Amino acid sequence: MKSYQKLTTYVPQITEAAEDAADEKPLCHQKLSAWWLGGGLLMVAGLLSGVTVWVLGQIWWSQHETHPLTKCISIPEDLRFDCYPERNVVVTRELCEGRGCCFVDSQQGSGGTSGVPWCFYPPDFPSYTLGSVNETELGMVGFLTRKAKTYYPKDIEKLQLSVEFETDARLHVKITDASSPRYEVPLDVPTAKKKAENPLYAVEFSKEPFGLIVTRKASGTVLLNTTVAPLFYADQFLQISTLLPSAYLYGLGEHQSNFLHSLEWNTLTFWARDVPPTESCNLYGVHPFYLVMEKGGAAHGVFLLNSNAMEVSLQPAPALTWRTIGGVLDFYIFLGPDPNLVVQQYQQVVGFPAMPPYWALGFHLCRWGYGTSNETWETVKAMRNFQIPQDAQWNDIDYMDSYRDFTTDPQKFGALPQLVGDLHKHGQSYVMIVDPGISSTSSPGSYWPYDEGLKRGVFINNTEGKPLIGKVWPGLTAYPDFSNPDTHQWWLENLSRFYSLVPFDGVWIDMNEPSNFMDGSSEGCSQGELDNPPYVPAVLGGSLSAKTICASARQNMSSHYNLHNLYGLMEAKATASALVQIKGKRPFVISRSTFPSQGKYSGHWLGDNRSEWKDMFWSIPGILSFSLFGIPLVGADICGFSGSTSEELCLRWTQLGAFYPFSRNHNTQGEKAQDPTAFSPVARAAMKEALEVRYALLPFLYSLFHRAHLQGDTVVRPLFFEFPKDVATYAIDRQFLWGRGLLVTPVLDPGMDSVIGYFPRGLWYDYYTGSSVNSSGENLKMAAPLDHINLHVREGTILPTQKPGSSTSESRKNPLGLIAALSQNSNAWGDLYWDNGESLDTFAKGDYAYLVFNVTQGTFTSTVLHSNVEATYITVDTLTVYGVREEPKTVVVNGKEWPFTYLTNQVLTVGDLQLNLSQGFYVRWL
Ligand code: MIG
Repeated sequence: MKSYQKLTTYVPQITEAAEDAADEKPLCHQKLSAWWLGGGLLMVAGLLSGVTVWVLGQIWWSQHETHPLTKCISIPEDLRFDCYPERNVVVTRELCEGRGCCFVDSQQGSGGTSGVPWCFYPPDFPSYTLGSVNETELGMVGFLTRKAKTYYPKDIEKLQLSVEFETDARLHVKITDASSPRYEVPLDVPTAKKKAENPLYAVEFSKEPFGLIVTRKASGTVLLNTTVAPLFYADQFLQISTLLPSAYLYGLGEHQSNFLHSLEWNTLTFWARDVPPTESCNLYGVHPFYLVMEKGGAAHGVFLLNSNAMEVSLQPAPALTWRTIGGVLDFYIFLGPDPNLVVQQYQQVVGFPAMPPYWALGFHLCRWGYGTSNETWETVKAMRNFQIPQDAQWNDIDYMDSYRDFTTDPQKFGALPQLVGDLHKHGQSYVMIVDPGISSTSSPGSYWPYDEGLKRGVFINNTEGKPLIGKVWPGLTAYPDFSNPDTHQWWLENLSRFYSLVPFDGVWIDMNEPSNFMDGSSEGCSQGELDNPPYVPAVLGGSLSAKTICASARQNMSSHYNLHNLYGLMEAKATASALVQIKGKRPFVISRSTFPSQGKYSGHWLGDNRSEWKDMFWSIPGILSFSLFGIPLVGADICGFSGSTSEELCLRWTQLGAFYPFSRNHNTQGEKAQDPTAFSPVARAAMKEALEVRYALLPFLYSLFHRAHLQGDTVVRPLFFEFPKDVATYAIDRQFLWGRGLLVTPVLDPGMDSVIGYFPRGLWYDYYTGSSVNSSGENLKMAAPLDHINLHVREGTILPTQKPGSSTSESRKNPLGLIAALSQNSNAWGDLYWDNGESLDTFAKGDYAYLVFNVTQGTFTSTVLHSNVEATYITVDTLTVYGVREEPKTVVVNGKEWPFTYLTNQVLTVGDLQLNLSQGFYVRWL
């Protein structure tokens, strides 16, 4: 039985990761400053890097006067919006005033540690003016004009502002060039047919200078107020700032950070990049979407539909600045008012995630550096030998011949087809990596993918119109242009040809930022405005071409400058569609690079983490963030990718990883094996146990995925989504929920035999024993021996479970169990979605079973709302009810008296039911 220790004075623990973060200097957006540089260096850097900006500044300078100091210092520090976001420039008074901005080198200024900019916009900084506003069918349209030029080239003088009241909870605000079209993200977004009748929002404008104010009608909360800083709309520099109604800001990925973002002068950059997750750096994917919790527990979200390199600067006002270097300003604002609704509304725009095949929810095993197919096979056999659940075995690039896609190493991986056959025989699946880079150096006629790709013109071209050549694992490579429909056909043919040799079940798409071991290409990049834009966001490496291909590269739909962040999305789309055509089943794709709407085509893993405790922690904010992005199928490399894991870390990580929606242990080459069979019998047994708990809960997890697919509910869910009025939940990222009712509290530190977790007000039942704790909304300390991960069931929840098997093909045949955790009023609710786990569109076709479970007044009822043949194969064997306060005298099942057990911790168990899932039933206790 669990013991709970109530903590009266609980001091929030500073995580190891947070401590480290404090020591580490951010790598990606350091600003040069007098404070930072030594004096001599200052002059040199100032002269060198300031020159170009200085020249522009001089032109500007001539038109402006210095701002009186009083006007400048009267602006509170938190409300100073950076007028000089350029890095690698020492911002002097001259440069700053050259831009017509205020220069206040206050002690705590940007030269100091606090991040307050020294150079900021004065209140009367020139911006756009809004002319008359006309009503349209869906809202209104107006024109913005700018008289004074900015210091960036190609200001767009006349803009069109369109505001559409798309739904009661969704507002669409778009600012475009009034006279000529600009690049827009090729995403299928819904359009409204008629104006929302009872919008939750009110929209106001400031005309001179232009500003937009969006208010939540119900509370009067100002959600957006862009009057705080000037609007910029130059060809390659678009900037808009807004006040935020609170500092509770989430989303904005992909970044390694706490789930709750820091607004202490924090800049987040968006430019798909291959780099092991590093704080403050742009990472693999791009998600310009945020969610804010307002005072009182309402939530709203904002999505900037823009795929260019961009940056978001956060400051403690609280305020936020969007800075993008192309496209248009296309905002969707979601009013919730509940955080769950905000995320649903976001997905109504970008698309709901695909329903994964059932096996995808099983345990996956992978590593880089299985020397041979036999070595891979040995691992599978060892897993079977210890009866540790495993659904899929993966191979990394080792399987290829000279790292070339769609080939296998004839010696080392000669037995791959046999291995895959054996996996299939055991009801298991095979997944292999495919990188986008196609080797360009094989002798003509010997490598079909390249020869044929050249012939069909599927590769990305350089500015001279020839395939751009970079370097990845196979050596020199060309990059498929997935914005070209011909490329999809060629990709399909490649995958089909490979499938006829190795009948894989899913595809792992890596390196699709796209990654390049060279900067730009084998010939460098052009010196034009795409490769060298006037403003470069705070990207790692300082250049858009750092470890990727040139921004000037030409793709079918547009320049790589515009399409870079979409590479992983387009590749995933091509891959998922190829899988559907090859197998005629639900596709399984896991992608490293992602963009909004990715969930429609793939899941995601969090990339090259390290075998360190803090990296295990980072995975929680990671999976929570991807839940917000509509990519529920997400996980991190269990036990860590690089570095060397310890048994304790790997055990704790397997316990946590058993609750990643996508659960895969993956390891880099050259490290010792870290699959569950590689450890001591005790650790191995504990890992097996954790995975068996996962497998037991798969019917519940699968049902959550159904709801995600259907309407955009989150699978892994932050606590505050369920308790939006409990501010104590807002910063929690060491715990998470599955759905609304299963709370996971992992151990994230070494040497622990207990763990502290927050329990929102109400009854929480220990998943394993059914013992309950009645929390007043407090931190509780719980026992957490090495073989235990704490799981709690929220009052009022019914969980469908299934006896675990060594793979889902086994477990899916087993009887179900139902766990009902009663609320204080003795009610509970749950549901189950069930189908064959692999066919396409089962819901749309009606080929599924859907059941609703209820407890009221001492009666459990299973109601079949929809049933198919699949459900008739399954029986319900056990009902366990947590929180039955008095021992029943009798239990009746469908009118017949039934044996039961009752434990003093208020757990009622009714077994041997053997009820067919496809038929409704009831169990009553009296
Ligand atoms: O340059 O394929 O993130 O999971 O094992 C490294 C080898 C390429 C990076 C992936 C990692 C994978 C590795 N890949």
